[in-house]
Amino acid sequence: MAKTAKKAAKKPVVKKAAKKPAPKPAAAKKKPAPVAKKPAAAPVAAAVDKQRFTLYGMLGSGPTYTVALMLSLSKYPFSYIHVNLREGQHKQPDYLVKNRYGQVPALRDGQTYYVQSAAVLQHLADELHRFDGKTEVERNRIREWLFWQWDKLAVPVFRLRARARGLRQFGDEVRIMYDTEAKAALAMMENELGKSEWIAAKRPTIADIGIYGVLRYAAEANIDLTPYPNVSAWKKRFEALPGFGAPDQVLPMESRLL
Ligand SMILES: N[C@@H](CCC(=O)N[C@@H](CS)C(=O)NCC(=O)O)C(=O)O
Repeated sequence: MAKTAKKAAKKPVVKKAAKKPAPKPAAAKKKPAPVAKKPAAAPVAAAVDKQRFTLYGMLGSGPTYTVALMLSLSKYPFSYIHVNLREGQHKQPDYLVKNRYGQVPALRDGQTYYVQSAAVLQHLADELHRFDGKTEVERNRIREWLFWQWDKLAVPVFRLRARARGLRQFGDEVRIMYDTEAKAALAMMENELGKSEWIAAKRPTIADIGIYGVLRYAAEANIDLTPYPNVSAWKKRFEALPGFGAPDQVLPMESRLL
């Protein structure tokens, strides 16, 4: 017994040292980690669960459209609950538990509610493996654009649109300020889109979806895109993506449960 134990104790030391292929799995594990933490983008969501998502929103809402667009481009069905902003449903306690900010949209994914459209886009990209960056650098660039969009682009465009629709009142001085801000943001995009077909990567990502969800409404905000040929060409490219739809094509007028 003692001999066998001695032999057994010796063997693994000598043999393992000789058998070099053993540490291979560890080396193999190391390789993919820095390149991409996530599995390669699946062309279509793997298992579609019709009951998984419910979008709470309103047809005229740009941020609601953005989330519906992401689901439509990802070919993922969703239930939809219309939130009546005119009646103040978004400020009622039963809605505030879904969206603490008292705004639309909110997205229910299983038992959890996700809010702030840019954060919802990010969640969906993570979950569905669609329209995300492939590397950490790309994912960071996408986040940059999504923050920039809400900082510099969405505010002036949505304020001008609200004014044009009679939902906000402000004088010419403020109108000119927002107009100037929107044009500065568009000039910046024009320059960037002269270097790349898509905003944050070599393929469309949630940065394009978020920004399209604002620029869709440029005309309603009395902003002319013709002086920005790169932006106009990008908009056309985006509209040719499979699964793309206008707001009334991806958002129902009324609630619908799947
Ligand atoms: N940053 C928010 C903006 C959402 C937003 O402004 N929603 C508007 C409708 S388009 C809203 O709910 N307005 C009512 C309010 O703010 O009280 C998002 O991206 O979700």
